[in-house]
Amino acid sequence: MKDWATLTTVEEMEAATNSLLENGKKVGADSWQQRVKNQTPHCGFGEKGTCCRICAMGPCRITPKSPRGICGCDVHGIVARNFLRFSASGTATHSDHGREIMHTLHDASPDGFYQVKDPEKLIRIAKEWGVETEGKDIYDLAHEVAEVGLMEYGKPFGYQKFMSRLPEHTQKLLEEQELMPRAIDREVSQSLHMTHMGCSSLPEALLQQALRSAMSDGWGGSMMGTEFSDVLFGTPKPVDTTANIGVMEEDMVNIIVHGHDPSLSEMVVHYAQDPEMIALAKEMGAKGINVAGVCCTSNEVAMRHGIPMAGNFLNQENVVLTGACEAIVVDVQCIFPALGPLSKCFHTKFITTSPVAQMPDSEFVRFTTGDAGVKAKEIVEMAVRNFKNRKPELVNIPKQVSKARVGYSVEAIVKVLDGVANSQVDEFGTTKPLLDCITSGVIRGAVALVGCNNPKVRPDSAHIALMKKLLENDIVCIVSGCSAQAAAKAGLMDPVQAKEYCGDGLKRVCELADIPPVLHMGSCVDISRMMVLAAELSKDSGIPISKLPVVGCAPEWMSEKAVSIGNYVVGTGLDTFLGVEPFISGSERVASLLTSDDEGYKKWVEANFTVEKDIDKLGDLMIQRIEDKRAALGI
Ligand code: BF8
Ligand code: SF4
Repeated sequence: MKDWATLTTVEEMEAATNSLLENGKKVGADSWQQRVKNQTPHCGFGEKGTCCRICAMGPCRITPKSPRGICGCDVHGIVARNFLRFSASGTATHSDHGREIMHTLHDASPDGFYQVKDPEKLIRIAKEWGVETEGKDIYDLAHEVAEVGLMEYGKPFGYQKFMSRLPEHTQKLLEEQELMPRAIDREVSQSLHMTHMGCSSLPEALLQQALRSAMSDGWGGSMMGTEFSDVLFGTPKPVDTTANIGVMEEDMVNIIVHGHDPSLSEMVVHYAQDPEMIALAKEMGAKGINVAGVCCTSNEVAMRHGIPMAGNFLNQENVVLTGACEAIVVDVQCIFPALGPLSKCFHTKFITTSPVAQMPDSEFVRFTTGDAGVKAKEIVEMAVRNFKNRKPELVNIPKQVSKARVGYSVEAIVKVLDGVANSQVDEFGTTKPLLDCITSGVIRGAVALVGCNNPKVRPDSAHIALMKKLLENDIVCIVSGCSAQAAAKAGLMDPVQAKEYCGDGLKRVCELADIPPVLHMGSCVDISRMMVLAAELSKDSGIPISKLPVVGCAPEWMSEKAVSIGNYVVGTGLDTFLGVEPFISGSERVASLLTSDDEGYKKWVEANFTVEKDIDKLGDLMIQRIEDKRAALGI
């Protein structure tokens, strides 16, 4: 643990970034900060969602003078089609990650590279899915469950299996509205079909498909990604780690893992501890090997191994700019192609590993479950041997580190709070102690803060400002993805220091349970953990999810995945607040269906979106919504 670990402000982080940009200038490096300037102002049609290019009669752009595309589609159809495609792509992306995990599970074996680390969880899910468990070898069971899970992608009949985890009220509502998600690939495929030239242009139908497909993500692909990562790599438990750029070590080989799928990062972490590799690092003149993470991969390995978190989405160039990064090893999603040319300005090796994410100026080491250990060792060795190519005059590691306690899976949250109230009633435990805190008003409610950074918002400023405001108002924050890293970097996951930001009630709970007020629930696929928590709270209280004083928020979102998340969080019944506008402002009709209290989403799934770019106002609106929900419940 570094002894300067402390709370860090956005201004301090920005100063560190500026010093790294100066480092970059010395070697002629490009930066996202510069590219934002080059790209501004953005195309107005794109921003409003009013450009259609799904057939070659177009592209068609809607203006007052040309209110319809060549086929006659109006602006509402075009905006809704774009919105559905955006969301369905997010569903495809998360769910394909989930599918990879199912294949890894299918390849697991006692003497292979991947084992079953949480057999209890595997057995629990097998029972839930009606798979016979008695007398079966755990690996036979794993393979059988993996096949059942893989069928969730393409089965011809039935809904997603995990939908049965929802309270009856939600299931009934979704069935009535015909919004229950079928096979994942079918929902994605149908989204593309519906948005083909000459299919749907009715906004209602397109938005309902956005919900249906997103639900197959949150309660299908993402949930399998989460649950079976736990089975393979262990269900997260609270663990102490450090966060921010200062986790990189000047006298060690620094390997940065970046992306999403833990199948790769787990192996890199493992081989970085190999005595042979450590000896080689020493031979190269380093003190050892330091692995740190960026983006969701960072969340995955932090929660399971306490691997330090170097930064989030808009920090990915920073790790290279330190001049002390021997290798940045990536799998899929949220990886800047900029890392190719940038790594060439330094000695850094940019190592791509997945056929899904291949990039120019990278070294491609194809990684498969069959040869995972061999490839991971090869990658670690490449990094270690690269240490001697480091240019000491270019090394600049800003001394910014915060302490963070991470790893709050639903199981862990239930356990720590059960520990306080001593009310464990079954194998899984109960959320009743958390409910008691909420109904008594000691905690006013909860906000699930998720999502990315986006240069449209000063990096991390919205995440951090909102968290501080919510804590002050006795609202507990559960966080994931790049929002989680923003919190960790700022010190908001430090159980000792962060409680100073809390109101009296929340502070008391944090002290009693020895938890930070901002609970790290994992990566973006792990937002499915938040959905399970909401469902459990609803079942344990008898209150529909939509009436609980709980909301979702993505203040700095940028990706298609984030829109899929938004749609399934709302589809689950939780009002969701956005700090960046989706590309819908070109259609009042679409905007109304997404945000109105009288029609559209609210009527179909009892929840909707609020979009507010003024972050302070966004916070006020969330607090107001939570208080309104409390008042409606009479608590
Ligand atoms: O899935 S929060 S920038 S890293 S998309 Fe990407 Fe956004 Fe970060 Fe993870 Ni999620
Ligand atoms: Fe234009 Fe219609 Fe083709 Fe879209 S589908 S590009 S609106 S003609």
